[in-house]
Amino acid sequence: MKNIIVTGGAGFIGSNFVHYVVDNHPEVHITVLDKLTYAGNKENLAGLPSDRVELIVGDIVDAELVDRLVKDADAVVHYAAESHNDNSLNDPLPFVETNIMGTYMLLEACRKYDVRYHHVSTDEVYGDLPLREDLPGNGDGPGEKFTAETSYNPSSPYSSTKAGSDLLVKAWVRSFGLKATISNCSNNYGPYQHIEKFIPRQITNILSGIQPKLYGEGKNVRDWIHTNDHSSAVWEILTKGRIGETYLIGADGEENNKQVLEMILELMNQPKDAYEHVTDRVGHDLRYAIDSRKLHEELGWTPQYTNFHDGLADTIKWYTDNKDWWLPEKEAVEASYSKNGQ
Ligand code: NAD
Ligand code: TDX
Repeated sequence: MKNIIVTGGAGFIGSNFVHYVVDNHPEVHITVLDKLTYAGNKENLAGLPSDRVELIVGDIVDAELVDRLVKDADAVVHYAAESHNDNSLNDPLPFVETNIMGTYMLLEACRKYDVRYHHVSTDEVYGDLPLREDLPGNGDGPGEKFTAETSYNPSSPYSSTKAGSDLLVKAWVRSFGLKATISNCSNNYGPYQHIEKFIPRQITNILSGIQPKLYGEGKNVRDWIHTNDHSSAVWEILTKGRIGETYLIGADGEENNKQVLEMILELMNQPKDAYEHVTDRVGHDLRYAIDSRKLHEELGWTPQYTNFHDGLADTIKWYTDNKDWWLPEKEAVEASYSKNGQ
């Protein structure tokens, strides 16, 4: 696998994957296809060798461009998406266009040229789970975490468009013999994450003298994984995964939002209660939790960044050291949230 296309490679998780491949697989050339929406940033790829990484600024919905690029590729790793639930509640159209139509264009080009395709998706396609305390097996019993057999039941415009894109992939495998795999990962954290998202929003609030904002009571649980562990898992699936299979990626990182916020406050030397409760997200998913045994057992993958407290400390340091990266966006992001009482 010498030439790969990484869509969305200037966004948070895509750019971390590009860094991961450059650092670990010297034989691979990467073409990043990215529209550079508000969430994409060329700076995420700064310093990478130009003979290894090429950025093409363009839209995955542009059929002619996609056809031209895919023709010469060995594989497509598809990260590009509209990715933020809150934005999808305000304006779903770009989610339908990019997540559904964009995926369709890539699938058609990969089918035409018989190119290997990996589809990066989310655990949110499965909807949500009850809290651990409300389950007979305390959250670890059969059916109490997501597996590849869990039925799709997405809640938001974002997650429903990701679910729709996953289903397109499954249909292209069965109907047209596309050489594809799918991964559904839990919540990522780490460097280069847009400050609209929970963890970087709270870190940059504290650095800006703004009170952190917790939706509702903060009981909602997310299953956190460091983005570098997501990258290594995607690489294993791309190179060793069975065609047509779905792999769930997670690192047993369940925490509720209140616990995460208190950890950030403690690491940043703030009082534990120095935050405010704001209007809850409509349709807010309660709990996500991944059973990733298939990935461990079939492909031998294991996460490396399993100490969430240390990973959070490193992430806080990154945002503290890279104010120029996020400061120009901060005022507009907060103004947009405040319109919704958040
Ligand atoms: P992001 O919003 O940070 O980045 C998305 C990137 O896609 C940006 O660089 C943007 O410019 C680009 N893009 C958007 N529309 C495009 C288009 N039409 N054509 C070309 N490029 C376009 O998102 P992220 O958090 O890095 O998520 C990346 C992928 O991983 C998404 O598919 C998302 O669903 C999935 N995922 C995210 C998480 C998470 O915790 N953030 C977890 C599981 C799966
Ligand atoms: O200010 C906030 N306060 C707050 O309490 C924000 C922005 C969020 N929250 C809550 C909502 C969620 O329960 O924090 C949790 C995490 O929120 P987000 O960072 O918006 O992530 P989430 O909605 O869980 O989705 C993320 O993980 C799955 C990514 O954005 C998706 O792209 C991915 O598919």
